Amino acid sequence: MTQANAFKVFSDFRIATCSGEQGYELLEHHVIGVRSGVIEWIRDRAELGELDPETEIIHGHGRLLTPGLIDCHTHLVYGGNRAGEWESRLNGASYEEIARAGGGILSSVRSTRAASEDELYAQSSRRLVELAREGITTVEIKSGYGLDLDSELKMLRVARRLEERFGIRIERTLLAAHAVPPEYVGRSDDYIDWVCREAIPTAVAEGLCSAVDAFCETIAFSRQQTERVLQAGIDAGLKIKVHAEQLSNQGMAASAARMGAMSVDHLEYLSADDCKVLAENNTVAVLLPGAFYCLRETQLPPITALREANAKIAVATDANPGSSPMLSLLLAGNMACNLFQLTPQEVLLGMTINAAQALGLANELGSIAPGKLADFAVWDVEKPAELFYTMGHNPCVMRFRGGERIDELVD
Ligand code: DI6
Ligand code: FE
Repeated sequence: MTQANAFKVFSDFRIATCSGEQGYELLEHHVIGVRSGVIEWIRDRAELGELDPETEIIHGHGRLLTPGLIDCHTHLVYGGNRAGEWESRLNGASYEEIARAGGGILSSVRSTRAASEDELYAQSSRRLVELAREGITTVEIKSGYGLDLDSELKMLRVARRLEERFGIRIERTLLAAHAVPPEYVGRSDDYIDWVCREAIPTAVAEGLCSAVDAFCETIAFSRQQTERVLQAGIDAGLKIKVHAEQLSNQGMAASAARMGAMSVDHLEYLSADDCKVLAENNTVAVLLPGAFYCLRETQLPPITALREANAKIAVATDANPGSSPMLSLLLAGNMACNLFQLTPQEVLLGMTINAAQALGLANELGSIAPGKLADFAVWDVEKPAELFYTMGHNPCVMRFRGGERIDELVD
């Protein structure tokens, strides 16, 4: 029996199960039995009984244990940076103006195309290591700065290599419909044809992605074009998600929800009526306060309407070189509280069970329950709220994926 298959016990933790319905659901002095990387049982320490003396025990000393955090929306793999563009924006240029002048996403496309796979891997691995330190065990990474076949596949291969090296679970999403590349200026429908006929089938054939995403916006793709991409993804067996209502209301979130999207992301301009459509279709609303903050957006996402509709909410970094150069999920949580008035409990559920649902992984991940994978974060805090209370502080002391410690791989 290998180490990974051994039975082990996580003893004396305060557990926030994050099962969803009862909020944090805090269990004091509990013990978790893990076999072959899967949670077998959760018991009160007082009811534990005798353990086989050979059993490996991880002692919590009463520390807080949560599901490993999930950053369910990132663009972590890219070449270069856009600090110069950020400076221009602070000198008065708008995000849209920069994008229309060939900067913005297209500037990152130039640096990403120019980088070799090894260079891209080296740059991206530094970012992943920083991000993951804060209790993260799963990250979604999108392509979308290649916009041609070689470069899109290169980005996805880099994401796959990151998973192999660092032990973090990485969900790969094809975002070829992120912007119209220079070769297709004025021919966005032709580009969408190419995404549907070439990019999606090739990425699927090479086993490089499990989901497809698209950016529906006046500066990107229309609702019709986005729907074509999502339908091609469905036809190829992919899960679907979408960047919607970030800078304007295109009605895309509701349309994607009706098509079966796992999540719709950004949503500052989402209407109250469309919040109900998300809830009816069990589509998660992914909020990205880093982009809201960096773009100095003033339109808040419709939090009250999302709550009233009983829609599931997740929170992610949107880590990317333009609208959210951010490598801290805990800071995104702090921003979600202070800017969007989410509660710390909503934020923690939004980085665990609801983030798992946003990736279509809620059967395996996102809460502490028998049958789920033993992905854990252990924290040196008294209360879950402390995770998001202090800005620029990382209280994570241990991370486990499938019951195995992964801190050593990352630090
Ligand atoms: N919305 C975003 O916030 C990112 N992509 C998107 O569709 C921004 C990407 C970038 O500016 O590089
Ligand atoms: Fe994004």
